[in-house]
Amino acid sequence: MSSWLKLPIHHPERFSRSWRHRACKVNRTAFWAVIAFTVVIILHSLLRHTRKDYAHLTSISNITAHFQWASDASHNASAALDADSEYELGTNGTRRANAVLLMLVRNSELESALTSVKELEERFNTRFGYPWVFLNEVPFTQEFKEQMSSVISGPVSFGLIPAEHWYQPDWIDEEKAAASRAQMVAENVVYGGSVSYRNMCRFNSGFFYRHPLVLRYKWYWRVEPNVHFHCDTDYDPFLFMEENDKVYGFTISLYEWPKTVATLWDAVKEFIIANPQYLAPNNSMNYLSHNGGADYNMCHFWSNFEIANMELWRGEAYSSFFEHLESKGGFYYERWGDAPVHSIGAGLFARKDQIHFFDDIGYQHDPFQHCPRDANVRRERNCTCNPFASFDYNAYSCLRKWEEVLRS
Ligand SMILES: Nc1nc2c(ncn2[C@@H]2O[C@H](COP(=O)(O)OP(=O)(O)OP(=O)(O)O)[C@@H](O)[C@H]2O)c(=O)[nH]1
Ligand SMILES: [Mg+2]
Repeated sequence: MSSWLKLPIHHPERFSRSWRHRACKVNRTAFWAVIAFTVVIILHSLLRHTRKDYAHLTSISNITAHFQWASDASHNASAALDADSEYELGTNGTRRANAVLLMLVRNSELESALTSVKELEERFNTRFGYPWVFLNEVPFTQEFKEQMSSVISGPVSFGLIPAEHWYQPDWIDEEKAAASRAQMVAENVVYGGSVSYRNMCRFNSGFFYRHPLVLRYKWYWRVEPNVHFHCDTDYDPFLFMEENDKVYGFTISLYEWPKTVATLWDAVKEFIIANPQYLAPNNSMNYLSHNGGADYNMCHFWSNFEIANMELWRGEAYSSFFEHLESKGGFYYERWGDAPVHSIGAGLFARKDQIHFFDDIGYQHDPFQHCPRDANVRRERNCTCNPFASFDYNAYSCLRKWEEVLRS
């Protein structure tokens, strides 16, 4: 035992030596704590600057995102931009738009949804870290949320669709709707007998952009299960749209089945006559109609792929247009699709130069695909598609018509 410990407990010498000893011990602990802390900070900063995946994994947005799938109503606060700033930084450190990758999907489609999400992550989103939102009219299963979260690099949220945005409204005459479905089944119309398909088309036409998890965003990229992205997208298509004053982007354009939209154009004409103020100058009427608006030619942009500005749908023109269509009941008495409804909305309420054909995005939703036309683009973007399989100038494609209208 050291000699000073033998001193009486209150002896000033013992007190002062004990105090010095303790202070020295505390100093040493503090010293090593500071050293350890500094080493951790230096290591963390080094990794953040040299390893993109590490920077993303340790970002506050990612950490909070991993707590989200526990709740359907949850969302990533950091994915939302504060009201003052229109942009945030992506995982690549560049400016990022107020945008979301969006998928409406059923629990039963988990495998095919994973295929699409993994491809878009790999081909595009690992560079940018845009948030994903998944919507469903029933709660997502734990398995869906866990598996989906594990393949996504950025924030992810899972939302439940309010019943009134999804199910057939009570004021629809079910007898009339059922008769129409039976008729379509008899005529072999695809999804002619399906009520859930009609719910989906109505939701995509007039409700998805009002969902609480989607409301905070301005731009969306719509993604469906079992689609393929054949090329790298190494630039930000949302910023491209924003900087070039575009509002709607597509990759495939084709003809609709006339039987599904028998009276849609009558409703459109009625709306235009009552509300001519909503028509945009230099609109795309000539893409939609071969005779100046008298008849619908069935051309539309295939809406399973869309990159668009939701302000177009949330604005006065489209909002009252949707209300008008809704009042006709055509989503249930016929089988109005969200593709013709969006195309007519974008075609009439936006200028034609605000609609963008994403030629450089290789995309496939069976049975059709679009492959970039330019061999240099295909090479630079590592495209895996075959340009000869591209739907662009197929007899059922409306792309030639679109190009004519754009040139005129
Ligand atoms: N939650 C949910 N999603 C649905 C439902 N029906 C369709 N969807 C989703 O809505 C989108 C469009 O549905 P699809 O069945 O792909 O319709 P489609 O593209 O016209 O037809 P396919 O050629 O079969 O792909 C997809 O993202 C589906 O996952 C449904 O009843 N519930
Ligand atoms: Mg589909």
